[in-house]
Amino acid sequence: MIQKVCHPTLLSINSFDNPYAMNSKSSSKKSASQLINKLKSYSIAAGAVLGVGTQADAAIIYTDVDPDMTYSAKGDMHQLDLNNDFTYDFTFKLLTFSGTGANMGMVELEALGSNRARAEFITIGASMTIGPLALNKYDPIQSTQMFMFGSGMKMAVSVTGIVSYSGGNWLGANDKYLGLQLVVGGNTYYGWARLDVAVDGKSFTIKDYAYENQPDVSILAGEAPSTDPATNVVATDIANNHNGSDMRVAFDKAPDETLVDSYRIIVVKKQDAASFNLADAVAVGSTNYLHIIKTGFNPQITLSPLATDKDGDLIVEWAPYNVFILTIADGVNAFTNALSAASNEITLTDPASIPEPKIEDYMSIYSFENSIYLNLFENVKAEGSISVYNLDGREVKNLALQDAQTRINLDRAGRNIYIVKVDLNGTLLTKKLFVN
Ligand SMILES: [Ca+2]
Ligand SMILES: [Ca+2]
Ligand SMILES: [Ca+2]
Repeated sequence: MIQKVCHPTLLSINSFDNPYAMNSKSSSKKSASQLINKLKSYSIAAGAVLGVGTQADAAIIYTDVDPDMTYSAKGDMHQLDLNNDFTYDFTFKLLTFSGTGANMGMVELEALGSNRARAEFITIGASMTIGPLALNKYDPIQSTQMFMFGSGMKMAVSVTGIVSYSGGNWLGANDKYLGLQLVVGGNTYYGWARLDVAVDGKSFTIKDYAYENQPDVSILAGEAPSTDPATNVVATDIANNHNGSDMRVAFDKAPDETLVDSYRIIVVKKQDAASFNLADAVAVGSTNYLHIIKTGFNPQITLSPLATDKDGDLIVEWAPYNVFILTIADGVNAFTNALSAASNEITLTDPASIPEPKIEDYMSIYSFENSIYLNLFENVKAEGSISVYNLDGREVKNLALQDAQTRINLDRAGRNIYIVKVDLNGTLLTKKLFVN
């Protein structure tokens, strides 16, 4: 594969060995920007020809730096072996200086061999240099982008003292990602490394890294192997206890449970199910899901009488739900959780107890000033009677339901709370209302 990259020697890059050097030298900004444009157009053209590799047989190889490693001593270095083949691929260097009148913190990246990093031209102080990009999680890293290399790419620079300047995309970065291009045996691979850099440039932390093991296949920043979702989630009404213990949930386990730590059964109100996603599932509080250990078998679980939905509301009869299974990654072989598809819609019922009819199912009812208004829905027949009681239980009004719209004036009864009872041709409906 031929891919042209920018080498820092093409430009006049100032030395950072002396923090004052940047201000004393001038850079040729015009020629540099012309070169940038040239490189950009070349990079786009090259990407169009090369394309992005296929996803077939692609696998992400993830390495956790455990514990995270923080470097804060002058001259500290971290050597990164992205593909763990005992050949270092990138070096991070910490260069600090503390003295009278000058104080410097700097983190540099060196791309070893033919390797490169996602980078851009940046200006620090008065000098143009190469600054590796600080990517956000899930930013794409792929062949169509510009990758650069050099022995002293500036991630972060902070100089204070007689002169002060600072720059670099990584100054104060927290959980940002380097986009990496690894060249091994003539093949090009894409990867990332996650780091923090202190706001004064005097320390950095490396946390984890990963690469895609198929050449030319793109990767997303922070992308790591995922568990598989549970499948075939089925919820059933198995009893009439009038609570969560009426619900049984069965599902097919993730195919490869070596990637799995555990499962969570999450009950979601039907109206929230369509938009319920992985991020929502991960955010559900620990008292609002049921934790299930892996057993090697397909689980079949009866919920507890005190089981709640994801919002913490007790599971009740006559309300539609969907059930989801969140597969939790084990954190060793897989790092991303997975959410199942929604189960069947389940409404717990009890043939022996029909739910209380609700007045709002038949009409709109409200008070305005000193009156109560009832507006029957179109398909509801105006047959029955209305009684209004005060809180002492005394009936203050009683009238026959004759029209689709009824106004009850409570002028003399006064400002208070009233109970409205509607006998809608045998169906008893009640509503508590405040009347001015
Ligand atoms: Ca290597
Ligand atoms: Ca780590
Ligand atoms: Ca039932």
